[in-house]
Amino acid sequence: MGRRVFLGTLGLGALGVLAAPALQRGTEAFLGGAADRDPTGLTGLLPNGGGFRYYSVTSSVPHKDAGNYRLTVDGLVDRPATYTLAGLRALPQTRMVRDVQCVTGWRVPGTPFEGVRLSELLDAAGVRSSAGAVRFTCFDGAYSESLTLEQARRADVLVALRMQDEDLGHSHGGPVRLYVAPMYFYKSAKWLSGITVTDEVRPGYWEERGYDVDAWVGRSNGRDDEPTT
Ligand SMILES: Nc1nc2c(c(=O)[nH]1)N[C@H]1C(S)=C(S)[C@@H](COP(=O)(O)O)O[C@H]1N2
Ligand SMILES: [Mo]
Repeated sequence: MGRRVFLGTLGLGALGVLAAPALQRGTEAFLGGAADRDPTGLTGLLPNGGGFRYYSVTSSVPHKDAGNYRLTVDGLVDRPATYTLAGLRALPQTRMVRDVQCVTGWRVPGTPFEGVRLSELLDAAGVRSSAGAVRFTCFDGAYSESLTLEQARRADVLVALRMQDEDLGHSHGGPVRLYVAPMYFYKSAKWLSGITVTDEVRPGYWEERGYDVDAWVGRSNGRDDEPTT
């Protein structure tokens, strides 16, 4: 599907939140349609036959699994750490069911996410008093995100291992992605590989390209109401 057709499916005119068509570049496939017409099998992950779009700012992303996945926690901490997938699975898991909202307008209501609270990993690392923010990096080699320390410590921010009650698949950022429930989905960095505690917020990939750093759903990116589909 070409870019123009793809944007058309988003109802772009009604939204007025896209700063530029460049925000839609990258590899995207609209995962709609029946599972039996989907050679990738990805639509099997989708609730009620659809809703999610697959986003990546890079054209390919290496696959990682329990054998080679690592998550590092470093920066302004007393105890830097590296977690394997098994190490993350061994920590207390939190499940929450929230609406997923992309800033471009699509929304998937009632999506379960499950994983380790980010606050748990931060506490384990021992955040230093000079710290003010957390930066996230990804094994796609390009994407990044940030939260203030206060945002990062919220109970509804997860290092997610599962989505829709399945282990996170590669297309949705597996084996581990960030899930920032109260913010637009661009905060939820896929293919998470690094958590670095910093002194202040460094704008992430889309934020350097115009989106709000404080991405509260309904309160940022020029919106002042609750989002609609
Ligand atoms: N590493 C990485 N994370 C990312 C993105 C991306 O391109 N790369 N896109 C973001 C955006 S804009 C959205 S809407 C969601 C899409 O998640 P999905 O592909 O699981 O639907 O991932 C977010 N996290
Ligand atoms: Mo998005």
